[in-house]
Amino acid sequence: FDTRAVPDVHGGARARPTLLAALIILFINNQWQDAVSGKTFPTINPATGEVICQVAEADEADVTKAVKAARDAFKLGSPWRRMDASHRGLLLSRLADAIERDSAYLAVTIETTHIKNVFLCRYYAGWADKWEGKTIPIDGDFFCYTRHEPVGVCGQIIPWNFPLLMQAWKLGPALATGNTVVMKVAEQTPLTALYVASLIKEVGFPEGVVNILPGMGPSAGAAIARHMDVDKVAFTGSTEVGHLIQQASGNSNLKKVTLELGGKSPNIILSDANMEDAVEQSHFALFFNQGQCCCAGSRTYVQADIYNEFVERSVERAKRRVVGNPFDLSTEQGPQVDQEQFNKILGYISSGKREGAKLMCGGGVAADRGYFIQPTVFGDVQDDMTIAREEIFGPVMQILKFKTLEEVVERANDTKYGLAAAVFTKDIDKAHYVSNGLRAGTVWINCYDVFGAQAPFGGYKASGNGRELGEYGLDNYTEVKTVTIKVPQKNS
Ligand SMILES: *[C@@H]1O[C@H](CO)[C@@H](O)[C@H](O)[C@H]1NC(C)=O
Ligand SMILES: CC(=O)N[C@H]1CO[C@H](CO)[C@@H](O)[C@@H]1O
Repeated sequence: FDTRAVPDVHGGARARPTLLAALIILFINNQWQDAVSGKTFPTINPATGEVICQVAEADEADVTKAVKAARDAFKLGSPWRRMDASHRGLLLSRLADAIERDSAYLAVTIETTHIKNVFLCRYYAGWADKWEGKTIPIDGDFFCYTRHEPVGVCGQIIPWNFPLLMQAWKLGPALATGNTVVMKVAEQTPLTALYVASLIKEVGFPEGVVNILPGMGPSAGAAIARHMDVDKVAFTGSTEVGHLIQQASGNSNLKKVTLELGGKSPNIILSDANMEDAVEQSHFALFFNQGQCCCAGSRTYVQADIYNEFVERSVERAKRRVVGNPFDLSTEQGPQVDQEQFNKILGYISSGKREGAKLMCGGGVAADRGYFIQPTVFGDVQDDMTIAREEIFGPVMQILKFKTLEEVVERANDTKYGLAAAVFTKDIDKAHYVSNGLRAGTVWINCYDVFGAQAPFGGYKASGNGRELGEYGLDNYTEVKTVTIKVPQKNS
């Protein structure tokens, strides 16, 4: 679509943007701008390897412009700072309406039809005027209360695996609480986020409140992370980059940092589980979104007495998985996001074979063009194999065998990560034992990948810090100010 041609009309016939333009540009201060350097990069259709269009490439100079716009929008007395909280909520809810209106269009510019971000925007719209401080009975003749104030200019760096959803996870709580935003979207998936930018302008957010920059991590991302006038960074992506973001904060202005990072999540199947359900859910846990989920159930631990049957059925299921054109409704699995991920996944498959895991199905390339990989299952995986320790981010399932509950909790926890976990069993005592023992931010029992806008998500250990979604998600976009007033005489 030509973002310069997207009209700012309300109601009436709205020209449908078309994907004709050769160039997609940056969104700063409610205006479409070229990159200061004039640089562009191509965005590629992963199903064919062909270029969709050119996208302006933001770097440090553009980050500086966007941060300035966000800082100005955050100035005391600005339209955004003076806006009623209820009105902030209204804008978010209008944004949800606009996204819903254009959902058919948005769905064809991405690989997923999950337009759940609409619910997220509505959920946080509701919080805008309900995020209350307290009055506090301190000792002495004083009146003491707290105010929940926005943190300020928030840098938000989002990944490519769920571009639209991740944008809503980040914007919802930040805007509900009154912050301004400089968002860097992933270079692999810049289109939908920039389309949403046009809706942000359309529904009436004041200029500078949301600024959106496509660009590369080492240039634009790093510039946000070390910027002296950014008050907070929220990053979703790899643990490796999470370390860099944390360091950049330490080396600059100690901006607040929240991180949602990698995982190697254990999915534990006890022998009393409903077999059919456990097989189907475990398949979904790993293969959903081409395996490109930070919380993928990528270590499937199966109790010894049902191990053989489980492996056999999982292999059958993986062989039935329909790989193909992501726009075809019968397709279950589309291409991986890009050449780099494609190569990386094939490398992990080789390492699995080399280190002695048993390749049960798949293991190769699934089409002669595009980045398609066969649904792959490894059996007899051992805890110390590379495929059992590192995040693969692809359609490659690892099945491991265990005997006792104590043993599996110990082994499941033996990882630097702690994002998610699951257990399948009909025994509530065993379910509690396992879910209490696991060091992970989310534990699913007899289900997988169940998310709610209302429930927090985030990691233990190297899977990150801070929680997103739900009421908890507001905390890290809020500064708590304690105001204490001397009064003539306090009464209880
Ligand atoms: C807020 O962020 C800090 C880390 O920056 C984290 O320790 C804390 O748990 C977070 N709080 C919530 C509720 O997410
Ligand atoms: C590495 C790790 O965190 N291991 C722990 C996992 O949880 C079990 C049970 O709570 C502990 O015994 C392990 O030390």
